Amino acid sequence: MLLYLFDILSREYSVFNVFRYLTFRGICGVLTSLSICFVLGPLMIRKLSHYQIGQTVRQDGPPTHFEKVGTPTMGGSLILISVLLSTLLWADLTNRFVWVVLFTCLSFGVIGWVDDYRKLVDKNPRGIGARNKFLWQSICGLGAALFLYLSAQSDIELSLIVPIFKEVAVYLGPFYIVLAYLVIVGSSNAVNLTDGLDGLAILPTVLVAGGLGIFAYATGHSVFAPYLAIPYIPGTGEVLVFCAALVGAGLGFLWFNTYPAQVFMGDIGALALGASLGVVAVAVRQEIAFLIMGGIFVIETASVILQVASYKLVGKRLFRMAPLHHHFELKGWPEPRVSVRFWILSLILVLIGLATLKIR
Ligand code: 57M
Repeated sequence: MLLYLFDILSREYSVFNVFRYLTFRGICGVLTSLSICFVLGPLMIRKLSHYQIGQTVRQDGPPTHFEKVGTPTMGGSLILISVLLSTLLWADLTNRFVWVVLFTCLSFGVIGWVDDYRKLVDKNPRGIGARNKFLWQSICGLGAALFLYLSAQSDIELSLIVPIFKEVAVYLGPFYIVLAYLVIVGSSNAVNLTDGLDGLAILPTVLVAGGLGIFAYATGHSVFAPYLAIPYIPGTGEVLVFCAALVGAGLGFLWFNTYPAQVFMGDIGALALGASLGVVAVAVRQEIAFLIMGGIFVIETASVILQVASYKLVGKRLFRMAPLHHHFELKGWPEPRVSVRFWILSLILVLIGLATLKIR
């Protein structure tokens, strides 16, 4: 929004030209969402506690979690408000990528909100139910995928880019919709599964959003894209502002979610954040790099699949409990040790993902 204002002002005062730069608006995006979180965070936690919107904890989980009963949850609303306001303020609102990313973030947030609301306020432990949740995720994921498919302006926008190999791009045609759908819905559920320890999901989300922001900037840059041998897709650079807002909001949320957490994000946060990362990866055509950078989410999801498969096939559990973070907790690792070690792995994976930009 402010872009138009500064555009007009810069005709009179050249100092306002600085706001036209994406990188500068990205920095403003981080600081704005971070500030909103800092200002609204304590207020929101007080309100959630006041209305007793507190977490219920399953009795079959690690015993260390029993004392978390009643921790305010649905704190993801703080993240969504900050990301939304910051993006609306600093991004170019005529950009189609900005709108599809915002749509995905908010629509998955609404699904999570309804689920949380039913569980916590209506006291219905099933929430909206797994099937219903998946149905709505599919509708919203397909909506975003279809929009990107129909608005694509070149074949490269519908191709799978293979990192490391220069100029390897597989044209997907309509299969693009399937891939985009799988990435968005899969990523949403993977982040949701990971969100089971204080700070565990949010910092990797911040790191991956930062990595994808760099990809978005480079992909939308007519000089950097050919220099790095990645496809040039005009307009994707603007997604950097959204990623930056996500980084700021995520750090602001971590302030309150770090061990011992004062608030959990709830499904409203987890589903929205995962879907947002997925749709950004699709928009900037970096699904494979995203798979590497978001490796922590992939490993957590794989641990659940392997655990269920192993139990069904040979009647034995591979892990003490899935997702993987529970396995380490049950081995006796203190919760912060599990989270911090997963963060370190996540940082390494993001760096490897970013390195694919240069190794070509
Ligand atoms: C959500 N939710 C947390 C919080 C958070 C198929 C199966 C693997 C599904 C999985 C599952 O239900 N996952 C989805 C995980 C819950 O956190 C809430 O949920 C939101 C995210 N959706 O924001 O509102 C609990 O996690 C802890 N937590 C923190 N700090 C945080 O910042 O400590 C969350 C955020 C909170 C809190 O204790 O209550 C969750 O874990 O429930 N199911 C499981 O993960 C279960 N695993 C399982 O059944 N494994 C089986 C099979 C199916 C693979 C096995 O290993 O044999 C475990 N989850 C729990 N207890 N809590 C099992 C036992």
